Amino acid sequence: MYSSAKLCKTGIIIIFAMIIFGLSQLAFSQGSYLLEIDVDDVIACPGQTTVSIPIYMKNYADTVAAFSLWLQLDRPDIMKFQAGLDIIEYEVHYIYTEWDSSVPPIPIDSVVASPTWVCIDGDFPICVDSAQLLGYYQCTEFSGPECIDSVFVEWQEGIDPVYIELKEVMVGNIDTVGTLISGWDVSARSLIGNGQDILISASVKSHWFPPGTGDPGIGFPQEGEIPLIKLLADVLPIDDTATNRTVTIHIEYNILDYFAFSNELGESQCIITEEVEEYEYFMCDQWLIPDEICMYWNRVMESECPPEGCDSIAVDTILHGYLDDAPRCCDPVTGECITGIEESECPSQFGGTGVWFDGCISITDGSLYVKRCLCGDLNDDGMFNILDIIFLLNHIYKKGPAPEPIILADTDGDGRISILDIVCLISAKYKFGNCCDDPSWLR
Ligand SMILES: [Ca+2]
Ligand SMILES: [Ca+2]
Repeated sequence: MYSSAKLCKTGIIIIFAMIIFGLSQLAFSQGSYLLEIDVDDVIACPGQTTVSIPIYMKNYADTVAAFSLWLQLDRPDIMKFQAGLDIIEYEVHYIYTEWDSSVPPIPIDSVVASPTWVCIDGDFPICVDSAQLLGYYQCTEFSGPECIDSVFVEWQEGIDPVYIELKEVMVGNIDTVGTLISGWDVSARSLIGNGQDILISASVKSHWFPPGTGDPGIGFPQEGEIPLIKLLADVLPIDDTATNRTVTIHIEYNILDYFAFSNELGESQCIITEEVEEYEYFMCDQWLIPDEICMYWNRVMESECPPEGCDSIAVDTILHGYLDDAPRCCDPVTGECITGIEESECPSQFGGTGVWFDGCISITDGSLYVKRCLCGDLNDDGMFNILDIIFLLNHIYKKGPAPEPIILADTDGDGRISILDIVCLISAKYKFGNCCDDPSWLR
């Protein structure tokens, strides 16, 4: 219904715009990659709630001051991320479409304004630049009931109204206590809305200090001892007869809108962006005035255009981003790196101190395995006997190994591991006590 090809659009990679002043640590040590993201593999019991799944980060060449991570599960029948519905406020923009004849005129009708790509530079039918504007298309000419020409009307601040409406979203529950991002601005959402995914967005923005005095984020090097963040998940009550008991916790990095690690200057690490031209081809299904005004545009493949060319072509420059996985040699002091050389040439670089890295980034998915948890079987030999009581004594008093998962040691289910759990185990074994009845995750 529009008279010209206002159909081009610009794809823009969302990159964190962070500006934090501060000093980078000028220390450095060797790793396989400059930035490594690793979701831990954990073991849990059937029905266990609030299982903590740490994500670790190693960072050898730059500060991390913001990140975005989207994780998804491949098995809805095994676990879900902790998430719950919450109400958030958001703005709805209306645009007045009709006014009465009084002075000053009073608006009598409106429509919801929506963001629309509008061609802002171009020689019809080729659009060379476009922008996303808030507004709507108003019909300016009718042929009977059909609109044959229209014009874009922009939403105007102070004239057109804004209403606050409430929206229900699935907010994820995560744990930042004792992590690298304790005190950061962090949000977590389930985009799909069922707890099978979680999008974490975090930035150090709240720690905004004057230049030279501030906290620049997570300095380097980070060796990955402290978790970057801890996901919280609930395990479903898996039957003991179930055979495949592992769920993959997958980091989505092909959609770069949801994957970014930025330094304090807002520069995405290990992502290369380049400008590429993108073409969209259109054929007119029905001309109102031949080669001038089209009633119905139809987007087609280039190959579907006739030999003399398409009726309209939209050209746009988009930013295309991809992960940088090239091997490189780096300066241990500044973090500066060079690519395109052999590993054997690296040590002689940077005044003889060059350090070799296999690539810029390594991303490792995690997993959660649901074992068959038997009450009291702390040493995991399939039986509950005196050896398990000795195992727990050793763990509590002699720094012996912990059972896996460690929650098995909390036999009385009070949330702590103490002498009471030993008492509970002895009672269950020799006095027919009710140990293990409370913890729902034990069988
Ligand atoms: Ca045992
Ligand atoms: Ca306990």
